[in-house]
Amino acid sequence: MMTGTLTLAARAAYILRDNSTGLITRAAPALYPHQWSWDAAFNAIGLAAVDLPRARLELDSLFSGQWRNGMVPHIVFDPAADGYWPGPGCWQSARFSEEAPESPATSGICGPPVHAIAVDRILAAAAAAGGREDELTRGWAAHLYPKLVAWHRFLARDRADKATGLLTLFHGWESGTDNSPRWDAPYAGVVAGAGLPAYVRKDTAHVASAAQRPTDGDYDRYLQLVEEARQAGFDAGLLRECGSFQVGDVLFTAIFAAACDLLAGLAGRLRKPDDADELADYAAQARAAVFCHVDEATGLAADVDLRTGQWLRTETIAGFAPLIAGRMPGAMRRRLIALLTGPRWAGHPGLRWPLPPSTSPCAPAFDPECYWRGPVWPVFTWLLTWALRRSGDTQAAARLRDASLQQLSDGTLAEYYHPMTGAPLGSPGQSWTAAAALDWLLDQE
Ligand code: 9WN
Repeated sequence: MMTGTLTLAARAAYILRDNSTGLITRAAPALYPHQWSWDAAFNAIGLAAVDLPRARLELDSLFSGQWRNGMVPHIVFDPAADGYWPGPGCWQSARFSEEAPESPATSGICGPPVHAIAVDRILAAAAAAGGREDELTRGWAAHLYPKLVAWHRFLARDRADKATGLLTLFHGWESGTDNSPRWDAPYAGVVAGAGLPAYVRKDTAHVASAAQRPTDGDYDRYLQLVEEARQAGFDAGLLRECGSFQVGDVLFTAIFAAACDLLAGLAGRLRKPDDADELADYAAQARAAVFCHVDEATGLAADVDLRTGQWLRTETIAGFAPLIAGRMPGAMRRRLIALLTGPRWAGHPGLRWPLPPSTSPCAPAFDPECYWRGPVWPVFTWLLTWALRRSGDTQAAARLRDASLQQLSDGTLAEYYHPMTGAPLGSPGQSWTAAAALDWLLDQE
């Protein structure tokens, strides 16, 4: 291992320790001082490389916020933290839904279901460590297992759209790619009502330039959707009737397919054959829905605006969803990998490093500085490397990992990066970026 590599690993481990409250890992030191659902899963993956007890604790504390209906909320709030808006006082989830726990306070929507992927990685790290840690971790996974199954059942029951098979989201935040241009058309139909309470944004105070964050108009619509969700008691049935934002998300559905595969494997090992069959069924249905939404013209998967039936064809990173779902037909896989490495994506000649930006530099909506509209998100690169390795495309995965480690070599471990200049953007010391670096650097496979 080179010294630079060791230094980066130490820096990443330091960031994860520094962002810890002792119970949870804050998603970022100042910008996001709470626990986010998919961040927690990625953080647990990074922690598994250095501290298995903390990796387990990370998911335990997240699932302490699980709702009675199985939903894992997109934020579990730290009561001691301040400085993030909208906080628990805005959501008031337990007041508006009997499904929500009184404590800890949580948001009322969910996030991408990457948790079973994390459990799989943690189990693999524990198996490599062997001995008592392995035994403890297997016992822990058996204990967490029913909660994971309840989460997956919630998604299959409440969120699978009957017409498309895609999982339905009622807020762009549920996708984790908040202001991505993939949602521009559905957001155009969200009208911020006159009765919207006044609010003060806190996020822009924590970044170098407000241009790196969503606009005030975006935030009005985000808050409008929170208001609608509260009025519907966060109930999917009611939101399907009246929600002004309803999308079928190919990336979320693909993650669900892959996570169901892994959870079915765990069910098998725990001798729960009925669960294993049920989960394999969810995986097959989700995967088929993703593959059915690949647009012949672009080769990318397209989300669907469920209110209009319109396919959303903007070239964003979510279009690579079939690679994440896995087990795609050979021709689809070859085309997607050629696209990913080609001039519309990681092979674009203007890029600082050959890494796929969140939106193609060739798309009219591309904005290299603004959040999910162009910057490179290292955690997303990690997800792609994980998927490529799973499908046997180890060389493509290694090239992305190496380029990403170059990108991270200045030690900022930022939330996202300018694709052309390589400048770090958003929050420095972002936990999941540190976690991705650790997993890549200390990977034993
Ligand atoms: C809203 C924490 C989260 C990530 C999301 C990312 C961003 C929140 C925000 O930060 O979203 O949930 O306030 O912008 O878009 O993917 O989970 O890191």
